[in-house]
Amino acid sequence: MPGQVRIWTFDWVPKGPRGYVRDLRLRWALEEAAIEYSVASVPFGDRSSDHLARQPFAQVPFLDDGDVRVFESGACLLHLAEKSEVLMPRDPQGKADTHQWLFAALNSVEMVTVPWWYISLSRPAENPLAGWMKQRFERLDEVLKRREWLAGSRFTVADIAMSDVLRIPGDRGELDGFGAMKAYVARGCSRPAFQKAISDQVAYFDAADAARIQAQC
Ligand SMILES: N[C@@H](CCC(=O)N[C@@H](CS)C(=O)NCC(=O)O)C(=O)O
Repeated sequence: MPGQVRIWTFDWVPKGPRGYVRDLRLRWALEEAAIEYSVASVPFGDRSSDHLARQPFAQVPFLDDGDVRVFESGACLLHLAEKSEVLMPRDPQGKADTHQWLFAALNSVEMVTVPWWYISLSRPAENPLAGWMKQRFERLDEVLKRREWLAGSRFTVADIAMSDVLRIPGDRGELDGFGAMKAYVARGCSRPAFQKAISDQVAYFDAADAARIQAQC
């Protein structure tokens, strides 16, 4: 029986982003905490007013938890972290550390890596954001040389956010000079909860392909 948590993603995405769509962060957290959940979708093609009512930028993910509705992957992760101590310590410093590193992942690292990635898709001779991203990575690598996880000496939602943010540059070889970060992402991605989350996401979009083909027959 699915629990009361429902995460929302697109009904289909092109092959390229599969395994990277941010509902993965929510799936990963829910798997870590062994919280039951279901997955529902909004159309990728037709971003209707119903979708905009849930996510004002017509993006995913968003979630329902009973009557509570949340959008933004970071806000969803914090909401889930309040449900399970597995995702965030309860002592004030451990909680503050989790919050600060979650925001650092999204607001200090992803805010550089995503524009860097978009620019790199057009294969410029030089990416103007490469130096800025390298500076962030140098600093984060120093931190990760001294600890296994970012907050509270244990795995938290901050690590879900940070490792997921780092996967895109990592998969493009950008962490090759940053051994501590590379090992950190590998550590996160080897967790059974991540493995289950990513294989479920890929299967979800594969099933969407099959449904589309069926509908065309
Ligand atoms: N800051 C948002 C970003 C959400 C986002 O970029 N979602 C992507 C999928 S991973 C999306 O919906 N892309 C379609 C679009 O932007 O139109 C979050 O973390 O939830």
